[in-house]
Amino acid sequence: MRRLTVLLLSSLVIAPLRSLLRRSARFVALAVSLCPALVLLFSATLPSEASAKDGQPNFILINIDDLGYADIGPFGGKVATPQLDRMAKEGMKLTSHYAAPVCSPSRAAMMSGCYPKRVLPIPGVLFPAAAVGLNPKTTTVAEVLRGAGYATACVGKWHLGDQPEFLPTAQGFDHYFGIPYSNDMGPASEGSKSNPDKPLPKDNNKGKETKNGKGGDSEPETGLKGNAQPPLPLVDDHNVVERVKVAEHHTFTRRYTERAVKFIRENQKKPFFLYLPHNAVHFPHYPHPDYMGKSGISLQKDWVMEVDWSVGQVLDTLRELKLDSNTLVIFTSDNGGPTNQGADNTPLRGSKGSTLEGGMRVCTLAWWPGKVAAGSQTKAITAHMDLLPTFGSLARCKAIGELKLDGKDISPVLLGENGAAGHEVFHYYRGFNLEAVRSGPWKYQFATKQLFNLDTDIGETTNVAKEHADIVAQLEKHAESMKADLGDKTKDAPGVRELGRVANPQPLIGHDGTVRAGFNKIAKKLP
Ligand SMILES: [Ca+2]
Repeated sequence: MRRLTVLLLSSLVIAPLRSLLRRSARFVALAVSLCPALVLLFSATLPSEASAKDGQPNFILINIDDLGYADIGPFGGKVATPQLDRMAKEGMKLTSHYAAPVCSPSRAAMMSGCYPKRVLPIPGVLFPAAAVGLNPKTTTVAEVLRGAGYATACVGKWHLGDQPEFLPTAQGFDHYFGIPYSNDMGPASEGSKSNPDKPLPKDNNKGKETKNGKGGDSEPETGLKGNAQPPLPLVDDHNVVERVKVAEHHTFTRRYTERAVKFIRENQKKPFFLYLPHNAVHFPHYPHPDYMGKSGISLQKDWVMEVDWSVGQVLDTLRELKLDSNTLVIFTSDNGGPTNQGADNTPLRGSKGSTLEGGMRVCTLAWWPGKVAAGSQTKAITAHMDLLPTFGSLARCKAIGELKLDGKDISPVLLGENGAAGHEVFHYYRGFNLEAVRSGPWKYQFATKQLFNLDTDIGETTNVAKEHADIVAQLEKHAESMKADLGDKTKDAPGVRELGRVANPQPLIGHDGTVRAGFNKIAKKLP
């Protein structure tokens, strides 16, 4: 009878809807809106499938800002990170996991399941009051999971647009708490441009009246730079609740952690997705006063220690609530560490902002006791764009099959299934430029015409292009087919989608402290 009901529903409702959707230019958005409908249909007929909580694991994605490959214990770090050491011991190390060279594109890949250039074609990162952001039409991992019945929250740094149309609450998250971009994108006199052990610089007021697109911003749409940057806003759902100055800078890791733990407790009885992108450990380095000086090395390393504490709080909460066997936790970084600011990418060459391994390969851990083998490790090529299809697949959300994605479901890799594999080919984009390509151990850099075997030469030191002309030709062929899709050196390419764009973008807090209308229910002005 049940089977009959499902068959009937499938032929009477789902199949015609599917064909209708295929004809529709907006089928992607609709496919996602269909997701809750599917869940409802199945829960009405097959309670054992849709309401079974262990059929829908929770997901926690901890994303650290600018963390170096070797900044944490499991990847050879110099400071004590006992919580991350334990996480690695109980889970899996992903040693060939790729982000993007800088923040915004990296987060676009995480949220969309695509190469960043496909969904967020900008040359670098977004700045305050940017006119552009991740297009609200993009189906995000939060929308996929919310469609499958998940409670969703984003706690921390967003960096995919600070206009109301682009904020997490418009992109699939039930709740948002955090600074919508980097911690260095505020006034110098309020602590955003210097570490707390240095005297506070004065603002250069010349830029204060700078409008969007003036004041030296090479890409006018991407927002306000330097002295034109307004006060840093702390956003709580649809309100600006604080103007971030020195004292507040020190508190974020702790407060994000508290908010994350609260969300887990409040949602322990339903499936949830918590995205926890810390502002730590991006310059300026503001550990909590309890952690200042703790590493004996640098403020950056002190802050890494506080991040470790934070991870422990999250994992301990899961253990206490007995959610550990039903929660997949991913810990990662949004790009390689900036070595000029104390990050350590050993043994990788290069730094944040580049397509060398040190710019894009990030220390990554997966933890799911009983599912992800304890103490395991993979060198399969994986990337941030794999998170959406992986979470969607584990949540059994059928609608992801309708999405055009670059990422792949890497749950077989995480679960240690026989024959599981990562990407056969990975493309290294920096902004609009395709700078390198990797297949298996081989990485080819186009500008330098250098070929490296990353299995034997992870530090990209020895060019072996001459010895392996056939491999170079093969990699160039892969790149040509990518260029036909996402292009090179320009944003115009067949596979590049439209940026989200608003007219007349406004900062969330003006230079005089006035809070933007629509975000001022808690405070009209924050002096
Ligand atoms: Ca970053």
